[in-house]
Amino acid sequence: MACSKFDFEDEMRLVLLGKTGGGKSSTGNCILNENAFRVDIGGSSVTEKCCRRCTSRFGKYIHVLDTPGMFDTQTPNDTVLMEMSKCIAITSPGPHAFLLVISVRNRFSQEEKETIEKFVSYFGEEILKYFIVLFTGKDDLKRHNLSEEMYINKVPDSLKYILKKCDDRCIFFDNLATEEEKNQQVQRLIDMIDRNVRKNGSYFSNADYAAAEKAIEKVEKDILSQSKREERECHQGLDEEPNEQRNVREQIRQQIEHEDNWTIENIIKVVKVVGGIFIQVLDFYYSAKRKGHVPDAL
Ligand SMILES: Nc1nc2c(ncn2[C@@H]2O[C@H](COP(=O)(O)OP(=O)(O)O)[C@@H](O)[C@H]2O)c(=O)[nH]1
Ligand SMILES: [Mg+2]
Repeated sequence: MACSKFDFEDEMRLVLLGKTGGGKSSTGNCILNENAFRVDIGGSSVTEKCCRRCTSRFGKYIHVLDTPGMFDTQTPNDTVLMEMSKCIAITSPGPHAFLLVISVRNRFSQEEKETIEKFVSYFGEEILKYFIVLFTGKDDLKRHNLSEEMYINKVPDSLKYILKKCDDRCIFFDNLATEEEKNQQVQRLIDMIDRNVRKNGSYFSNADYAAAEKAIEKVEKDILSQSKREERECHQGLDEEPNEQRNVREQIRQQIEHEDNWTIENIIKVVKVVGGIFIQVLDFYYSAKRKGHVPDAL
Protein backbone atom coordinates (compact mmCIF):
# COMPACT_ATOMS: atom_id res chain seq x y z
CA MET A 1 0.00 0.00 0.00
CA ALA A 2 1.33 3.45 -0.84
CA CYS A 3 2.55 5.52 2.09
CA SER A 4 1.71 9.05 2.99
CA LYS A 5 3.99 11.64 1.38
CA PHE A 6 4.80 13.02 4.82
CA ASP A 7 5.89 9.99 6.76
CA PHE A 8 6.54 11.45 10.25
CA GLU A 9 9.64 9.28 10.10
CA ASP A 10 10.55 9.70 13.74
CA GLU A 11 7.11 8.51 14.89
CA MET A 12 6.27 5.02 16.07
CA ARG A 13 2.51 4.41 16.23
CA LEU A 14 1.39 1.41 18.27
CA VAL A 15 -2.06 -0.06 18.84
CA LEU A 16 -2.73 -2.19 21.93
CA LEU A 17 -5.26 -4.98 21.38
CA GLY A 18 -6.60 -7.72 23.62
CA LYS A 19 -9.23 -8.63 26.17
CA THR A 20 -9.77 -6.54 29.29
CA GLY A 21 -7.49 -7.72 32.09
CA GLY A 22 -4.73 -8.89 29.74
CA GLY A 23 -2.46 -5.99 30.69
CA LYS A 24 -2.90 -3.50 27.82
CA SER A 25 -2.91 -0.35 29.94
CA SER A 26 0.01 -1.58 32.08
CA THR A 27 1.97 -2.35 28.92
CA GLY A 28 1.14 1.07 27.48
CA ASN A 29 2.43 2.70 30.66
CA CYS A 30 5.60 0.63 30.53
CA ILE A 31 6.23 1.63 26.89
CA LEU A 32 5.63 5.31 27.66
CA ASN A 33 7.46 5.17 31.01
CA GLU A 34 4.64 7.02 32.77
CA ASN A 35 1.24 6.34 34.27
CA ALA A 36 -0.62 7.47 31.18
CA PHE A 37 -3.41 4.86 31.16
CA ARG A 38 -5.48 3.80 34.13
CA VAL A 39 -4.70 0.26 35.22
CA ASP A 40 -7.74 -1.65 36.33
CA ILE A 41 -7.23 -3.54 39.58
CA GLY A 42 -10.78 -4.96 39.77
CA GLY A 43 -10.84 -6.58 36.32
CA SER A 44 -13.79 -4.75 34.77
CA SER A 45 -13.26 -2.31 31.94
CA VAL A 46 -12.67 1.26 33.19
CA THR A 47 -13.62 3.04 29.99
CA GLU A 48 -14.65 1.75 26.62
CA LYS A 49 -13.05 4.49 24.57
CA CYS A 50 -9.80 4.43 22.64
CA CYS A 51 -7.23 6.57 24.33
CA ARG A 52 -3.94 7.79 22.82
CA ARG A 53 -0.85 8.95 24.65
CA CYS A 54 2.46 10.06 23.21
CA THR A 55 5.97 10.48 24.52
CA SER A 56 9.43 11.10 23.19
CA ARG A 57 11.73 8.15 24.01
CA PHE A 58 14.60 6.28 22.39
CA GLY A 59 14.86 9.03 19.75
CA LYS A 60 11.25 8.56 18.60
CA TYR A 61 7.83 10.05 19.15
CA ILE A 62 6.04 6.97 20.42
CA HIS A 63 2.24 7.06 20.15
CA VAL A 64 0.34 4.36 22.02
CA LEU A 65 -3.34 3.76 21.45
CA ASP A 66 -5.14 1.79 24.15
CA THR A 67 -8.34 0.15 22.92
CA PRO A 68 -10.39 -0.89 25.96
CA GLY A 69 -13.41 -3.03 25.24
CA MET A 70 -12.56 -3.61 21.60
CA PHE A 71 -11.83 -7.34 22.09
CA ASP A 72 -14.32 -8.08 24.83
CA THR A 73 -17.08 -9.16 22.52
CA GLN A 74 -16.97 -11.49 19.56
CA THR A 75 -19.62 -9.66 17.61
CA PRO A 76 -18.41 -6.14 16.96
CA ASN A 77 -21.30 -3.85 17.93
CA ASP A 78 -21.73 -0.27 16.72
CA THR A 79 -19.57 1.13 19.53
CA VAL A 80 -16.73 -1.25 18.70
CA LEU A 81 -16.98 -0.46 14.99
CA MET A 82 -16.88 3.25 15.74
CA GLU A 83 -13.83 2.76 17.93
CA MET A 84 -12.14 0.87 15.09
CA SER A 85 -12.77 3.78 12.70
CA LYS A 86 -11.46 6.17 15.30
CA CYS A 87 -8.40 4.00 15.78
CA ILE A 88 -7.72 4.36 12.04
CA ALA A 89 -8.07 8.14 12.06
CA ILE A 90 -5.93 8.61 15.18
CA THR A 91 -3.10 6.35 14.03
CA SER A 92 -3.13 7.58 10.44
CA PRO A 93 -1.07 7.25 8.19
CA GLY A 94 -0.85 3.78 9.77
CA PRO A 95 0.46 1.87 12.80
CA HIS A 96 3.94 0.37 12.95
CA ALA A 97 2.63 -2.51 15.06
CA PHE A 98 -0.50 -3.98 16.60
CA LEU A 99 0.40 -5.47 19.96
CA LEU A 100 -1.85 -8.36 20.90
CA VAL A 101 -1.60 -8.25 24.68
CA ILE A 102 -2.28 -11.57 26.44
CA SER A 103 -1.66 -12.42 30.07
CA VAL A 104 0.13 -15.70 30.80
CA ARG A 105 -2.24 -15.95 33.78
CA ASN A 106 -5.39 -16.11 31.65
CA ARG A 107 -6.30 -19.16 29.61
CA PHE A 108 -6.58 -18.24 25.94
CA SER A 109 -9.95 -19.38 24.62
CA GLN A 110 -11.35 -20.39 21.26
CA GLU A 111 -13.61 -17.29 21.51
CA GLU A 112 -10.56 -15.04 21.78
CA LYS A 113 -9.11 -16.64 18.67
CA GLU A 114 -12.39 -15.97 16.84
CA THR A 115 -12.44 -12.33 18.01
CA ILE A 116 -8.94 -11.86 16.60
CA GLU A 117 -9.98 -13.47 13.32
CA LYS A 118 -12.95 -11.10 13.04
CA PHE A 119 -10.67 -8.12 13.64
CA VAL A 120 -8.28 -9.42 10.98
CA SER A 121 -11.07 -9.88 8.46
CA TYR A 122 -12.21 -6.29 9.15
CA PHE A 123 -8.75 -4.78 8.57
CA GLY A 124 -7.52 -7.33 5.98
CA GLU A 125 -5.08 -10.28 6.24
CA GLU A 126 -2.11 -7.95 5.63
CA ILE A 127 -2.51 -6.73 9.21
CA LEU A 128 -1.12 -10.05 10.50
CA LYS A 129 2.32 -8.99 9.25
CA TYR A 130 2.20 -6.20 11.85
CA PHE A 131 0.93 -8.27 14.78
CA ILE A 132 3.21 -8.97 17.73
CA VAL A 133 1.91 -11.15 20.53
CA LEU A 134 2.95 -9.49 23.79
CA PHE A 135 2.64 -11.76 26.83
CA THR A 136 2.35 -9.98 30.16
CA GLY A 137 3.17 -11.67 33.47
CA LYS A 138 6.75 -12.72 32.72
CA ASP A 139 7.23 -12.46 36.50
CA ASP A 140 4.63 -15.22 36.95
CA LEU A 141 6.58 -17.51 34.63
CA LYS A 142 9.71 -16.90 36.67
CA ARG A 143 7.82 -17.74 39.86
CA HIS A 144 6.73 -21.03 38.33
CA ASN A 145 10.21 -21.78 36.99
CA LEU A 146 8.87 -21.82 33.46
CA SER A 147 10.99 -20.60 30.54
CA GLU A 148 9.33 -18.65 27.72
CA GLU A 149 9.88 -21.62 25.43
CA MET A 150 8.28 -24.06 27.86
CA TYR A 151 5.29 -21.74 28.22
CA ILE A 152 4.80 -21.40 24.47
CA ASN A 153 4.92 -25.17 24.05
CA LYS A 154 2.09 -25.49 26.56
CA VAL A 155 -0.33 -22.85 25.18
CA PRO A 156 -3.65 -24.07 23.71
CA ASP A 157 -3.80 -24.88 20.00
CA SER A 158 -5.97 -21.80 19.35
CA LEU A 159 -3.11 -19.57 20.55
CA LYS A 160 -0.47 -21.64 18.72
CA TYR A 161 -2.53 -21.00 15.59
CA ILE A 162 -2.49 -17.20 16.18
CA LEU A 163 1.25 -17.24 16.92
CA LYS A 164 1.88 -19.11 13.69
CA LYS A 165 -0.23 -16.56 11.80
CA CYS A 166 2.02 -13.84 13.27
CA ASP A 167 5.17 -15.64 12.09
CA ASP A 168 5.88 -16.46 15.76
CA ARG A 169 6.61 -12.79 16.60
CA CYS A 170 6.17 -12.60 20.35
CA ILE A 171 7.73 -10.94 23.36
CA PHE A 172 7.32 -11.32 27.13
CA PHE A 173 6.82 -8.33 29.45
CA ASP A 174 6.99 -7.98 33.20
CA ASN A 175 5.12 -4.77 33.86
CA LEU A 176 6.03 -4.91 37.55
CA ALA A 177 9.79 -5.11 36.93
CA THR A 178 12.44 -2.57 37.95
CA GLU A 179 12.88 0.63 35.90
CA GLU A 180 16.02 -0.76 34.30
CA GLU A 181 14.42 -4.07 33.31
CA LYS A 182 11.36 -2.26 31.98
CA ASN A 183 13.52 0.04 29.84
CA GLN A 184 15.37 -2.98 28.45
CA GLN A 185 12.18 -4.81 27.53
CA VAL A 186 10.77 -1.71 25.81
CA GLN A 187 14.02 -1.30 23.88
CA ARG A 188 13.77 -4.96 22.78
CA LEU A 189 10.19 -4.38 21.66
CA ILE A 190 11.11 -1.25 19.69
CA ASP A 191 13.98 -3.09 17.98
CA MET A 192 11.61 -5.93 17.10
CA ILE A 193 9.09 -3.47 15.62
CA ASP A 194 11.82 -1.61 13.68
CA ARG A 195 13.06 -4.89 12.20
CA ASN A 196 9.55 -5.93 11.26
CA VAL A 197 8.69 -2.59 9.64
CA ARG A 198 11.93 -2.77 7.63
CA LYS A 199 11.02 -6.30 6.55
CA ASN A 200 7.52 -5.20 5.51
CA GLY A 201 8.87 -2.10 3.77
CA SER A 202 6.65 0.34 5.69
CA TYR A 203 4.05 0.72 8.42
CA PHE A 204 0.60 -0.85 8.02
CA SER A 205 -1.91 0.74 5.71
CA ASN A 206 -5.06 -0.31 3.87
CA ALA A 207 -7.77 1.38 1.82
CA ASP A 208 -9.44 2.89 4.94
CA TYR A 209 -6.13 4.29 6.22
CA ALA A 210 -5.31 5.68 2.78
CA ALA A 211 -8.71 7.42 2.63
CA ALA A 212 -8.37 8.84 6.15
CA GLU A 213 -4.82 10.03 5.45
CA LYS A 214 -5.84 11.70 2.20
CA ALA A 215 -8.58 13.61 4.01
CA ILE A 216 -6.28 14.57 6.90
CA GLU A 217 -3.49 15.69 4.55
CA LYS A 218 -5.92 17.87 2.63
CA VAL A 219 -7.04 19.53 5.86
CA GLU A 220 -3.42 19.94 6.99
CA LYS A 221 -2.51 21.57 3.70
CA ASP A 222 -5.43 24.00 3.99
CA ILE A 223 -4.53 24.86 7.58
CA LEU A 224 -0.83 25.29 6.80
CA SER A 225 -1.37 27.49 3.76
CA GLN A 226 -3.93 29.58 5.65
CA SER A 227 -1.52 29.96 8.56
CA LYS A 228 1.35 30.92 6.19
CA ARG A 229 -0.80 33.52 4.48
CA GLU A 230 -1.83 34.97 7.80
CA GLU A 231 1.74 34.91 9.14
CA ARG A 232 2.95 36.81 6.09
CA GLU A 233 0.29 39.44 6.64
CA CYS A 234 1.39 39.71 10.26
CA HIS A 235 5.10 39.84 9.19
CA GLN A 236 5.92 36.98 11.55
CA GLY A 237 8.65 34.34 11.04
CA LEU A 238 7.40 30.82 10.26
CA ASP A 239 8.05 27.65 12.19
CA GLU A 240 10.12 24.98 10.51
CA GLU A 241 7.62 23.17 8.30
CA PRO A 242 7.86 19.64 9.80
CA ASN A 243 7.26 21.08 13.28
CA GLU A 244 4.33 23.09 12.16
CA GLN A 245 2.88 20.07 10.35
CA ARG A 246 3.43 17.96 13.47
CA ASN A 247 1.57 20.50 15.57
CA VAL A 248 -1.33 20.62 13.17
CA ARG A 249 -1.45 16.80 13.00
CA GLU A 250 -1.35 16.59 16.79
CA GLN A 251 -4.31 18.95 17.05
CA ILE A 252 -6.28 17.02 14.44
CA ARG A 253 -5.60 13.75 16.31
CA GLN A 254 -6.73 15.31 19.59
CA GLN A 255 -9.96 16.52 18.01
CA ILE A 256 -10.65 13.09 16.52
CA GLU A 257 -9.99 11.43 19.87
CA HIS A 258 -12.68 13.54 21.52
CA GLU A 259 -15.16 13.10 18.70
CA ASP A 260 -18.01 10.65 19.31
CA ASN A 261 -20.35 8.88 16.89
CA TRP A 262 -17.82 7.62 14.43
CA THR A 263 -18.58 5.35 11.53
CA ILE A 264 -16.20 4.24 8.86
CA GLU A 265 -18.21 6.25 6.32
CA ASN A 266 -17.91 9.55 8.10
CA ILE A 267 -14.16 9.57 8.83
CA ILE A 268 -13.54 11.88 5.89
CA LYS A 269 -16.53 14.06 6.66
CA VAL A 270 -15.54 14.55 10.29
CA VAL A 271 -11.92 15.26 9.42
CA LYS A 272 -13.13 17.95 7.02
CA VAL A 273 -15.35 19.44 9.71
CA VAL A 274 -12.42 19.40 12.15
CA GLY A 275 -10.30 21.14 9.50
CA GLY A 276 -13.03 23.75 8.98
CA ILE A 277 -13.06 24.49 12.70
CA PHE A 278 -9.28 24.95 12.68
CA ILE A 279 -9.43 27.37 9.82
CA GLN A 280 -12.07 29.37 11.68
CA VAL A 281 -9.92 29.34 14.81
CA LEU A 282 -6.90 30.47 12.80
CA ASP A 283 -8.96 33.24 11.20
CA PHE A 284 -10.10 34.41 14.59
CA TYR A 285 -6.59 34.16 16.05
CA TYR A 286 -4.86 36.11 13.31
CA SER A 287 -7.49 38.80 13.05
CA ALA A 288 -7.18 39.28 16.82
CA LYS A 289 -3.37 39.22 16.51
CA ARG A 290 -3.44 41.92 13.85
CA LYS A 291 -5.37 44.03 16.31
CA GLY A 292 -2.73 43.21 18.94
CA HIS A 293 -5.17 41.35 21.20
CA VAL A 294 -3.56 37.90 21.61
CA PRO A 295 -0.26 36.46 22.83
CA ASP A 296 2.28 35.04 20.36
CA ALA A 297 1.54 31.33 20.80
CA LEU A 298 -1.72 29.67 19.85
N1 LIG B 1 2.04 -9.83 37.78
C1 LIG B 1 1.80 -9.05 36.74
N2 LIG B 1 0.62 -8.38 36.69
C2 LIG B 1 0.38 -7.59 35.61
C3 LIG B 1 1.31 -7.46 34.54
N3 LIG B 1 0.78 -6.61 33.62
C4 LIG B 1 -0.43 -6.24 34.10
N4 LIG B 1 -0.68 -6.82 35.29
C5 LIG B 1 -1.89 -6.69 36.13
O1 LIG B 1 -3.01 -7.18 35.41
C6 LIG B 1 -4.19 -6.44 35.74
C7 LIG B 1 -4.86 -5.91 34.49
O2 LIG B 1 -3.97 -4.96 33.87
P1 LIG B 1 -4.49 -3.79 32.93
O3 LIG B 1 -3.28 -3.13 32.42
O4 LIG B 1 -5.51 -2.95 33.59
O5 LIG B 1 -5.20 -4.65 31.76
P2 LIG B 1 -6.15 -4.14 30.57
O6 LIG B 1 -7.55 -4.32 31.04
O7 LIG B 1 -5.85 -5.04 29.42
O8 LIG B 1 -5.81 -2.71 30.30
C8 LIG B 1 -3.74 -5.35 36.69
O9 LIG B 1 -4.02 -5.74 38.02
C9 LIG B 1 -2.23 -5.25 36.46
O10 LIG B 1 -1.53 -4.80 37.59
C10 LIG B 1 2.56 -8.17 34.63
O11 LIG B 1 3.44 -8.11 33.76
N5 LIG B 1 2.72 -8.95 35.75
MG1 LIG C 1 -7.06 -1.03 30.37
